[in-house]
Amino acid sequence: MKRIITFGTYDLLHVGHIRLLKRAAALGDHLTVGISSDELNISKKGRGPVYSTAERLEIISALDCVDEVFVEHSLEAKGDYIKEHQADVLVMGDDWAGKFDMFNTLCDVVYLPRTEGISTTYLISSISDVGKKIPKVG
Ligand code: C2G
Repeated sequence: MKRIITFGTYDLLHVGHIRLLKRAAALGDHLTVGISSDELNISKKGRGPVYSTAERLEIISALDCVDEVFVEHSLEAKGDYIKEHQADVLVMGDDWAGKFDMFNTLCDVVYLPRTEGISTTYLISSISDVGKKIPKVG
């Protein structure tokens, strides 16, 4: 049983997220996903996600390629999460390339190419643009 672990916010799920998770799952037999908490995102990105931690956990755990989810409370605790979930491979998108190499004493560290042209930040801005164009009713 080859155990894979990955981490992310996974807010406003899009094809970039889906392709990353499917490729990660294909590298082993069991995929665990650490979903970063609202508080961690506020500290990391200065704003909270659109979907709450509970909603993002529910959405990601509904995916066939995902076997287990948990809440990631700190970026610094990755080593503990890797040991706790007995991961053989840590997978991240290449926007994190090199950032987690220090964990290759615990497991293999693999960076996969991101899907270009799609991001949650881009989705939020395009949705708010559309929102501005919708005439107010009543
Ligand atoms: N991703 C991708 N292609 C995109 C967007 C995202 O492959 N167009 C990948 C990212 O590289 C990441 C995963 O999808 O591996 C989740 O991305 P985010 O939700 O943006 O998460 P992030 O802010 O990178 O959180 O502990 C690390 C953090 O929790 C990572």
